[in-house]
Amino acid sequence: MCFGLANQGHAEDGYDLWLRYQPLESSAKARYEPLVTHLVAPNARPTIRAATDELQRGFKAMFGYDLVQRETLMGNGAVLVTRADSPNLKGLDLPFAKLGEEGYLIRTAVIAGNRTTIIAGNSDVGTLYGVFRFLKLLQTGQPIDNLDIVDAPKLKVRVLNHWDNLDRHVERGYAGQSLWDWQKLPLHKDPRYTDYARANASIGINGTVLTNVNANADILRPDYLQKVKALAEVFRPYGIKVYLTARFSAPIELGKLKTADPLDPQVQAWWKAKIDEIYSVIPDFGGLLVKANSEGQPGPADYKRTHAEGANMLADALAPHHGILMWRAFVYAAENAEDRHKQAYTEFQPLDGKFRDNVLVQVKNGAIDFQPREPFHPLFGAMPKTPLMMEFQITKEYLGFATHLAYLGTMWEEVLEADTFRPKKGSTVAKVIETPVDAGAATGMAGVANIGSDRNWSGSQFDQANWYAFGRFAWDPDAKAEAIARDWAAMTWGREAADPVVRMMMGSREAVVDYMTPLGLAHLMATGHHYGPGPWVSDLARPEWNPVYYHKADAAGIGFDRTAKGSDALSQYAPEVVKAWGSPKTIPENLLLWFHHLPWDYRTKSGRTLWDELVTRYDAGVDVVGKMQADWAALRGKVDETRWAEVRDFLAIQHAEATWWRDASIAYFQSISKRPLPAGHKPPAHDLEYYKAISNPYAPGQGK
Ligand code: BDP
Repeated sequence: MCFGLANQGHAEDGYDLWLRYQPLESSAKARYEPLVTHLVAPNARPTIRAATDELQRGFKAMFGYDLVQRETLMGNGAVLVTRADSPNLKGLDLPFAKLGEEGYLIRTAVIAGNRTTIIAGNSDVGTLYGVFRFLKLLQTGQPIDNLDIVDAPKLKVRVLNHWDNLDRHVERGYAGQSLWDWQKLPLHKDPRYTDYARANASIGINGTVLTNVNANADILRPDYLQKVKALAEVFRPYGIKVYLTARFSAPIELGKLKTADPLDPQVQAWWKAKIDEIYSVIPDFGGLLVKANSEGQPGPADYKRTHAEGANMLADALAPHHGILMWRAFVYAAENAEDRHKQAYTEFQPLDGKFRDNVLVQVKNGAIDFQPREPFHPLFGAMPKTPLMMEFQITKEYLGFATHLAYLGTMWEEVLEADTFRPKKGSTVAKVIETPVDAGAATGMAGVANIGSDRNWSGSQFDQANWYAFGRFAWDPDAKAEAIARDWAAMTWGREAADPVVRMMMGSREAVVDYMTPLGLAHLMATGHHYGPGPWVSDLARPEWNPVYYHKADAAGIGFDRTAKGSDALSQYAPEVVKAWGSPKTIPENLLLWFHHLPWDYRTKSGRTLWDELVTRYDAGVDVVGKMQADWAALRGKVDETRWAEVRDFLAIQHAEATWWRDASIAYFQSISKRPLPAGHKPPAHDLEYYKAISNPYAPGQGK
């Protein structure tokens, strides 16, 4: 195999994502050729067309010539791209009953004497997913001579949440502007929208919320709905529905009503008419997502109504159209002195069973806010009568923006595997979100997108892996981060580079935890933009906006006591979890300071004092980045130069910023602990005042 020569025509820049379809080695080509001699796709419905176009595109790039398409099976080697109801499949007794609406099977079979590869679902979109899976087999060099694959998604709603504003600013976006060029829509549909849809379909994503949760009511205006319609038309063949965010006060802003009270008949009528209007423009519209009474957003509490009353009003208007309402549980009230960890649970748990069937309460993976590590959110398992969906953040607001290499698959796996013990041992977070609360109830997962107008889509080559991994976990919350990384690495960097790339990825998120917030610390980022360290910040209006609120370091020790002696947030978990996490001796050390305030001289599992352990972790994090740099240097010439150089540069940025985090954090905490650095650990390059004086007012992605 010739490294670096595979890409023909254009220099690689990451635009092709994991759908690069590199020319096959001659041995693989020879192996596959007799098994892929022609394509039979009996009809030209748009989704089948999208599937066969993709197959043709991939085949041509990998084999170097067009795959012949025929009307009927003609000898061995047909790839039959079809649906369960195809006459070709009669009498074959295939397991379509297991596939649900969106699953697929890929099966090697003999049909009328012809050895055939069948790719089929119960629906066209199932078939499309099957084609992408087949292409992945070819891309990753798997055997295809005796296939028997059956796969179906475990969750129904698998959506990206774009935090995109109408002026194309992306909140917490580090990949350029919003993809949605509202000003040119609907008459100009950028071809990129189709590539976006292809990429999403390739990993099973079936919905996209186009607009920011900090919502602007204007998206619901008739002229904007025409633009949304244009996007929906591009996405439809790929099985992707569009959703929008609804600003709760839209009846006032757009409808000129005096109130947005969800129990007011005029308000209800306004929303019903608005939602009917949306469906008249986009008949398969997915539904709405709402952030209410959180961080200044309007909501039902403005009228002394509950979240359930607010959500149900919209859900009732969506129900006749089979629309879904996603209602976020990310709330912490303005005047509430309660530990922020506790607030969402306090507000939502008593509402269990009060939401309509077509509501999905969208819960972040942890109780605070997408930190590098958080314990799983206590609401998972605690609302058995309410459909809960997972919200992950794909964009790396708190994990180094686009330039830090941090594979989030390991973080998501950790959360999904966590045992809630509700109702019983083994009830992992994955099980909780996969199990419909009653037959037919919605299930889902949302990921805050990291996609923008940058050529490489995600702001960095490696952040594409997080988009990819999100899709795979949304399809199967029990998936394994390493297997996902392996698929991505093989397709994105080539099979020969996959091993070192996977090694880098698998340790990368833990490194970020270590150099930013080790041992269960959290939310120590600088104010507003969250770029760089700010553990000293203590002057912001609300206590929980200040990093000092989260680490509570003082002369005696460090950490947030959330046990019964402290805020008692721990009591929101099942008794088994309370027991395990209630003692510093039995809690996993990586959550230690999340739940416990401990003396600086506390002995950690390594035998070191807490202070020494903290310093050791900061250095360990920086060291891992150094190792990633060395691993990457060794890949020079084995991957294309342009992407290689970009990653090299970004790793250098990461190393500098990891060192900044380490130095600033140690300088600050040492000013409190008043302890010497353990032997072998060098002092920060500058004094604390130097780090405090660093200011980055123009850091990207800020909320506005
Ligand atoms: C925080 C972000 C903020 C979002 C908020 C949310 O800093 O920009 O609006 O989450 O999820 O992490 O609503």
